[in-house]
Amino acid sequence: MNKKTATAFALVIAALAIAAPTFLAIHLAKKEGLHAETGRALAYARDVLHRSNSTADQIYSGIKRLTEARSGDPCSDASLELMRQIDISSSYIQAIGYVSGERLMCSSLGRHGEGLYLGPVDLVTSTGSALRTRVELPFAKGNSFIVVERAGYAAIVHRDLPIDTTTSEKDVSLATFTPDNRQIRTSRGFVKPKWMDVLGDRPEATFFDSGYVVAVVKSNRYATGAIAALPVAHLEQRTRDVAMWLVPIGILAGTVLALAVLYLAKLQLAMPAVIRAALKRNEFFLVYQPIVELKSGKWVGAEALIRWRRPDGEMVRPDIFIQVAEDSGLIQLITERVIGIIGRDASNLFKRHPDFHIAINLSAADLQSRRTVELLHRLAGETGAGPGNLLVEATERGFLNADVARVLVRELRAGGIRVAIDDFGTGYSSLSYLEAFELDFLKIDKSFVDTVGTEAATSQVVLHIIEMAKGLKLEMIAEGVEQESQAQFLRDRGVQFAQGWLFGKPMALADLVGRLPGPADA
Ligand code: G
Ligand code: G
Ligand code: MN
Repeated sequence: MNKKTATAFALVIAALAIAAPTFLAIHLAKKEGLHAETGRALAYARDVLHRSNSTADQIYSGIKRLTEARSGDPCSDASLELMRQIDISSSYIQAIGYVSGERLMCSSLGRHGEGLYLGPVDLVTSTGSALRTRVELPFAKGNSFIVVERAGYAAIVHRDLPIDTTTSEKDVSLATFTPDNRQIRTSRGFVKPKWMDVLGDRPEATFFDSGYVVAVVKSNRYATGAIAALPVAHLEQRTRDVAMWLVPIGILAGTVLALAVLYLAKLQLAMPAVIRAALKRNEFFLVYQPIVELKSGKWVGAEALIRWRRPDGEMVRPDIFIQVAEDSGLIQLITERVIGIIGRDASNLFKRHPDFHIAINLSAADLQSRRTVELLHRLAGETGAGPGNLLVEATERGFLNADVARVLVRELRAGGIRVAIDDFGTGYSSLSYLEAFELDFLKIDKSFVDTVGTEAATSQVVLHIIEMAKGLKLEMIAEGVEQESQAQFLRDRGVQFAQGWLFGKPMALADLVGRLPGPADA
């Protein structure tokens, strides 16, 4: 990836990071709000219909009782008594009476002389009831009633009763209507006649129109429907409130993320160039960690570990730059430098300590190149290294391209350089695969040494590795030994060598050599 694509990529990611979660959150808040609002509208509409149905139930049961009890004069004393009984026991009915023509002759309120004029019928429903939907009565001026008439009897109900329900929000529109002739019977608030048409054959419908969440329901028993509508204005206000703080937070988070991505991208892109410059300016040096013989505690060798100190004093960890060097094809230059530094550091080492060895880490690419063999043989010549004074460590990955690696390993060993497999168990090679190589040492990775003496399931693995190494006739070096109990465990199971903070941290070679017992004549 070049610099421009990487930057563009980071910016696209950043833009998405800003926009996507913010808009998603707003969208979800809105959707969730609409869903809840629709549920509320439907509940209101059902409530209105329920009242309307109950009213109809009371009306028709009252009329039925009067029809069945009828004998002779419908306005007899007995009849009026029955009307009063029905009236008093029906919560939704204001009065019930007998109608002749367009006049109410008598009712639960008494006899009305020549009769009270009710006006013409507005409509006859599919169930055969005659409805007058806007009747004023002389004893209740200013009120509007519905009169439902059937078989000569009529019930009088308050127009607003079905929609007289308390609502938790203001601006709730409620209505009852007659589906047969599409007439709004009673309403409060803004109601569009068109909403009655949406239902079709369905018993319920909810939808969104003209800034309202609308629910329409109809009765399956009576010619009655109900509408409830809630304005979404306050819902939108709520969404805006959410957006007010969500958008700034989203932009801030997105920007931080974008800067982080750009910073990392820049760091990644710049790193190979910085490594090249560091090679030129000799910013790399080596520290050496002692390797001990577990039986005697003697320091028998040291692993060379690269260190990078930037001009400003900052130390860059090898786990970071080794990886970058491997990815960008610079690792062999680093290995060459490491070998060069060892040549200087250890120029007199093996003459004074002929049994001591230095271990050098190789990368996978090093084990694919003849040049590595040449460099190491030259190092052996320069330092006067005899067989066993130099050791190379390669991870399992180094042996993956077997054809070349096997030849190089053979040539290294022919030149007296011994070979170890590093970080064993953390890769993915199989035992049989390793048998194809002529190796000398197996380094047991710190992660397995850490499990010694613990309950972890992997604490068994270290025993298997030890058995495996013995089977392959490899000597073992345990890494990362920090406690004497670990050393004891490994010693008891035949592990020959170890390194770790228990014995010594990585240090300058001069310091390390200074702590070795000198030759007898020194
Ligand atoms: O001790 P230290 O934190 O430096 O080790 C970190 C990792 O870097 C270890 O896995 C070690 O094998 C690796 N490493 C240290 N020095 C070298 C080196 O010179 N070459 C390579 N390829 N890897 C190294
Ligand atoms: O090349 P290799 O992966 O073996 O590198 C060894 C790594 O382990 C280096 O980073 C070294 O500094 C580190 N190390 C060596 N001994 C110990 C130890 O006893 N404890 C811990 N935590 N790290 C260690
Ligand atoms: Mn190593």
